[in-house]
Amino acid sequence: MKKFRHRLLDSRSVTEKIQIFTRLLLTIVMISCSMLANFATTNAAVIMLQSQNDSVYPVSATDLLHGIAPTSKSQIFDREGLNSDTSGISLTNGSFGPLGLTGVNPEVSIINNGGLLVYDLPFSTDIFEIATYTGWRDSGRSKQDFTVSVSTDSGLSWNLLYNVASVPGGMSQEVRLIDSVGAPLAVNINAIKFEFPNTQNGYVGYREIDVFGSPAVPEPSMMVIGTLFGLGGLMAKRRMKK
Ligand SMILES: [Ca+2]
Ligand SMILES: [Ca+2]
Repeated sequence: MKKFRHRLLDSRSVTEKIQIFTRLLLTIVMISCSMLANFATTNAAVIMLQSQNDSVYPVSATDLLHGIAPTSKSQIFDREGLNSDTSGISLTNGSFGPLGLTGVNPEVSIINNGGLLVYDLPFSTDIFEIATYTGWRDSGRSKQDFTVSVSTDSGLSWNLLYNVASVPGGMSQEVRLIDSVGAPLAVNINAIKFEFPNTQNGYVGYREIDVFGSPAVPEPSMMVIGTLFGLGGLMAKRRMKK
């Protein structure tokens, strides 16, 4: 089959070869446009799922942020002499910690109004889910309110992904962000930012931030460019052989 194709191409004039090549390029561009259109419409809607409880939530110790400290943070400090975690590392340690509050609370990060957390991801990632958890002694500081933004250029620019405004509930709360059709929430992401401009009653006890995803796959446009380069190289090689 390969030899037949080569003979077919060899038997044609340069003009015919150019016409064949042009038709091939047009076909590839049309297919890529179709793929891009599908790509653009797949992650149409971010859905927020939430639940309130008076219990410990299971959190992930294998998500993308596990063990990662924030590259930037602000307004995370102790309140009420609770001896909470002020480094932010408790948010990515794979543990919810005990229900409620005790004399010492290293599993609680108290995020105050104007709070900020920025994380660099270990590799360019297609993000499929973000889950966040709070826990307090009552329902007075467990309500989750924040914005999450994502970046493809290590934080030089940001795109708002979702504005979380949950409802108040029990001592603990879970918020999950997923896509309505199971597509990635965002692709090719290498940094993620959480901002807390207005928290419930001024500060809230956060327990964990889980981000789930997989290494980014090349976008269709990049695949097309790669294919065009490949075809161009092939044609050039064939001309040189003549
Ligand atoms: Ca985690
Ligand atoms: Ca934790």
